[in-house]
Amino acid sequence: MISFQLTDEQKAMQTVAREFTEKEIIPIAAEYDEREEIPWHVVKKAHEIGLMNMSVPEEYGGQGIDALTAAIVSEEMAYGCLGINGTYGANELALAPILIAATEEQKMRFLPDFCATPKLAAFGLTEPDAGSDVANIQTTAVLDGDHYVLNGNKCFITNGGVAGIYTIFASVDRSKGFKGLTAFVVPADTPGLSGGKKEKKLGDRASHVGEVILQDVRVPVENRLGKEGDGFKIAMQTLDTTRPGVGAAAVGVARRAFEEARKYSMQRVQFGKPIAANQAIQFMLADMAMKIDAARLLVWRSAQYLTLDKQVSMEGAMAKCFAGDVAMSVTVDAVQIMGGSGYMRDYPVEKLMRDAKILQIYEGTNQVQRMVIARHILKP
Ligand code: COS
Repeated sequence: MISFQLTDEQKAMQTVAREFTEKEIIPIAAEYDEREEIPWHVVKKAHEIGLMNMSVPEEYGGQGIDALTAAIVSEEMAYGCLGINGTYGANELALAPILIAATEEQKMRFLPDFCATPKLAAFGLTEPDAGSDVANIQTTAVLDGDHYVLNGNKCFITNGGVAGIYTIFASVDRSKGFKGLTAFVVPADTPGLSGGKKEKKLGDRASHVGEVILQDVRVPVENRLGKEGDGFKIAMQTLDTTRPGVGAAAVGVARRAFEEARKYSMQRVQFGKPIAANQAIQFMLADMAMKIDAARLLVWRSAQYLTLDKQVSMEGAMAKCFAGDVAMSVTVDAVQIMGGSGYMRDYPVEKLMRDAKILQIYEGTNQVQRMVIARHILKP
């Protein structure tokens, strides 16, 4: 039986996240967008009240929150600011390979210590020549005694350069293609690992995205996740688990834009009546509301599948893709409804529109999501 009712616990978490967003995120979101900086004090507070490292089980120092509840929380926080939500949301992405592939000993070695303080993590997959084409990773990992020596450059890495811990994907044998990819946990203070250029972005500016340079980085064999060659599948399984959360953030961005446009349309008077009295505006708002609800249902379904440990590749891709496209179209329409005011920085919708674009790009472009969906629906 399908129930659209949240449990008491889910409602309580939603309230905590909503209040946190209203009090801590919304008042400073525009300022940190302008400054293009992480609000570290917000990261600290999110950690204090248990809104970071949500997917990490309690026995490893995290919050142990199920995927559906985490999606509900992400929607609320992205409603306030996508960049701020993404800053600590990147921890879920970067720590997922450890949750998926680490041994018990590795989990105990890496997670409790990391989760104890408000630190950020980074997922080191993307490279200049390996974006959608993950198998083309050029970073190499060469075994030398009881260490691997990593060399290469990662780009567009959220928290790259400011993280305390990295999950890095490198090839132990480039001739093997995806079968050579191997995953490693690399603490930030490992000699040879450094942050490179910090990117200047269209939107999502309160998050730090930068290069990660690996120069003769010696990583002990015991920091390898799984076996040599397991890296590609670990990366894919990771993205399967995190795409519902990206969809949830997209719903938050879209909902905020919708609410701003709705409020404005009922207050703004032209030709002697609020613009919301015009059917042209009503139909736009109706479409926005409909798309947001549909996106949330796809997100909740995929998150619930994750919670139930069901295969979620296709459902996660659908949720991420649909919700990302909805966030883009709804924010564009919100700017349109608000006209000149919508275009100005005095109102939040221009930022929402700039922020929304990345939702169609990161954690797999929406074209890649359609590839994943197509491969599933065309399986013999
Ligand atoms: N879970 C487990 N295994 C998976 C998998 C998944 N979700 N997806 C693929 N695999 C396996 C395949 O089964 C195949 O293994 P076998 O040959 O043993 O069967 C192997 O991985 C290779 O898969 P495939 O041939 O589909 O790989 P492709 O190189 O064609 O890549 C896409 C597939 C494009 C879907 C993948 O590279 C991708 O998701 N790219 C986007 C990456 C991304 O999101 N980047 C953003 C950076 S993180 S912000």
